[in-house]
Amino acid sequence: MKSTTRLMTGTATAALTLAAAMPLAAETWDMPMAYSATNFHTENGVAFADCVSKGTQGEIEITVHPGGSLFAGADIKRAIQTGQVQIGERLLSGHQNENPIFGFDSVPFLAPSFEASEELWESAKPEIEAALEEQNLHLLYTVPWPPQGLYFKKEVNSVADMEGVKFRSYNNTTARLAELTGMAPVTIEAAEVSQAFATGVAESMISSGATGYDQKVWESLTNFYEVDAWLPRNYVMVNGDVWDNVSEANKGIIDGCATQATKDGLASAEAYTQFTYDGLREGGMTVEPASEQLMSELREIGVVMTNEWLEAAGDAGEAIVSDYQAKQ
Ligand code: PCA
Repeated sequence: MKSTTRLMTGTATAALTLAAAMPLAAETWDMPMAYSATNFHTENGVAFADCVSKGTQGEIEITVHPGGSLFAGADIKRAIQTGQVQIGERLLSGHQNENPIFGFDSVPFLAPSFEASEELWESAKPEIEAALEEQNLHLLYTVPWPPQGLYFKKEVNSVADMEGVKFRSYNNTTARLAELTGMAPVTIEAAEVSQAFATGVAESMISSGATGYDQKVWESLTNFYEVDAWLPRNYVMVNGDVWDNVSEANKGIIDGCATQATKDGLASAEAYTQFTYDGLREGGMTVEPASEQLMSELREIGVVMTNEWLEAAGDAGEAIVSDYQAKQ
């Protein structure tokens, strides 16, 4: 080592001295997100990325890729797990086929308000974090979508009115709901729904006011029924090996940014609910609570789906639900 140093040219020595004086080499993390750039989850993700870049003084720079531009929603989780990207956001209920407990946040009428959904999340957190760790994923933060309601291009007052309708689904739960209501499910990413409605590939969906608003669905659809069926959640996760290599100091900074994003994201989801109902109305849609008949028929279907989920999710599912119900 000594002799090598002695052999170095003046320029090389100067470069080495400069490198030693600089902060740690900057790392860039790519963060795919599935929803449009103007969606509140995406805006929150961008604020989180800025917080990390500033907090770590540029040692970790996060680049957000919205609208499924880097990976489509369904591929984001795998991309993080396998290290194709360092970090990303995914609707975990889209992966119930890997582990049924990922569907805890999409069980019909189990936790149909923001308050209840936060309590349900607290009950599920240990199980979900552990299931993610097993898949080489470290959870940073999670934010709910606003309550889910039904979109149609006609008036619908009962389950019978839904017969044969082409229904856009986004996870197993939504596909199952379509089956049980006599509709025909087709899986379509949120980023693609306006096109699907415009071309007639789909003519209905269950989603938040937020997604209908983001996708300007009033161009094709006419009715939104408030059902408050569930509040599914998006999860921002980092690759486990990448996380293990982050310094303790930077882990603290990232956790601080994640705590902020948790709070801000929830507040935006709450505020966005009414804002987007108003926006759908301005677009020309009728926005109203579902009829009593439709609600009671949907609740019956909800009981069937809850039992199916509990059976699939086994002891872990049972543990989540009983911990949550003890708080009610
Ligand atoms: N929007 C997303 C998931 C839930 C929601 O409100 C979607 O429709 O894909």
